[in-house]
Amino acid sequence: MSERTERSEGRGSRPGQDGMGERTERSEGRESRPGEPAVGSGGKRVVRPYGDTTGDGMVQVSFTLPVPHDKRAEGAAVQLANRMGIDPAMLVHAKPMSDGFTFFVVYGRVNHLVDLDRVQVVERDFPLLGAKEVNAVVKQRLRRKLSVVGACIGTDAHTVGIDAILNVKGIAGEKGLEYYRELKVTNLGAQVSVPELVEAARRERADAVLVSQVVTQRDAHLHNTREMSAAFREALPAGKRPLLIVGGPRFDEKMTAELGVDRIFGRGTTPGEVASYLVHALVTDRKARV
Ligand code: B12
Repeated sequence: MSERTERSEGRGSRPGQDGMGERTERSEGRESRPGEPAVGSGGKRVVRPYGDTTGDGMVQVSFTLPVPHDKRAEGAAVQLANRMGIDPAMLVHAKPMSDGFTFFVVYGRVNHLVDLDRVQVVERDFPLLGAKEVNAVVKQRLRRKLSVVGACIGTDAHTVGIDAILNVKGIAGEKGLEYYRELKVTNLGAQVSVPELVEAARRERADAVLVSQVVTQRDAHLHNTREMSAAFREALPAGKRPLLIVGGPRFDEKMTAELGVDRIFGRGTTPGEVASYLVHALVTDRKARV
């Protein structure tokens, strides 16, 4: 906490604004070393953003307002930042985008703390296997190739992500699922309709269906995913349904139950993680699915 312990109740901070559902709190206890969270008196591990000095609470945000660029527009950007809890807020960049729109970058201080022990994320709960291990487990225990069908559904044409997972060329030096001898990959590409996907999954006797959704405008990724999972549920009885996996950079990995899928993969996913999950879910640890 900014080298010294400090009460974090500056201007703009109201109860419930600290992301912890309670008033921002005094972070007493031992001082933090750079790069290390402070441990409060209750043993809590808390952090604040780092800008110029450790724990100074400085953040940078960018946004566009539907107003032409003038002094009033700049004032509006600062006011918005203040209302977001950034106080003081400094306007560091303003650029007209097109008629009637201005893009802003604001730098300033927030008073909120993050309690690391209350952060909720989906951790990897299966072992990471190499390609040889994946092939060996599938061959020995499934005794046939594991069939995977992948696609970008709806109007989404962003195939780079699903290709990174499926195509042999892979991503970041890691080969995609096509490289795995015991996996049979059918990549349907872009803008596949849900009925086409269900049909292909039946035809290929898919063990797993991998869907990519990159466009999130008007929550298209959520609507499309719900539509897809409902269609599989309607078309196939539980037990016959393939594992449903969805991925893309802006998914919340915690939304599996809400979207009716078995697993969600986000930014920076590697083919190895996906192959390891397939083996875990379909071969070594088969469990009832949603
Ligand atoms: C390349 C690109 C395009 C290319 C796509 C080419 C192609 N064949 O894919 C083209 C030029 C066609 C394009 C078009 C459009 N695009 Co575009 N595009 C991008 C861009 C620059 C990069 C996306 C990308 O390739 N990332 C690299 C891959 C490797 O990352 P990834 O997709 O996140 O995938 C990883 C993980 O998410 C995960 N993953 C992804 N899918 C899956 C699936 C499974 C099953 C699993 C396990 C994992 C997984 O694993 C991958 C590897 O780690 C982004 C901006 C950006 N920097 O991200 C905009 C972006 C996605 N595009 C955008 C938009 C708006 C469009 C258009 C609507 C623009 C227009 N007005 O025409 C059109 C829509 C076309 C359509 N019908 O879909 C917006 C989306 C905004 C939003 N909120 O939805 C972005 C964010 C740009 C922006 N900031 O405005 N685009």
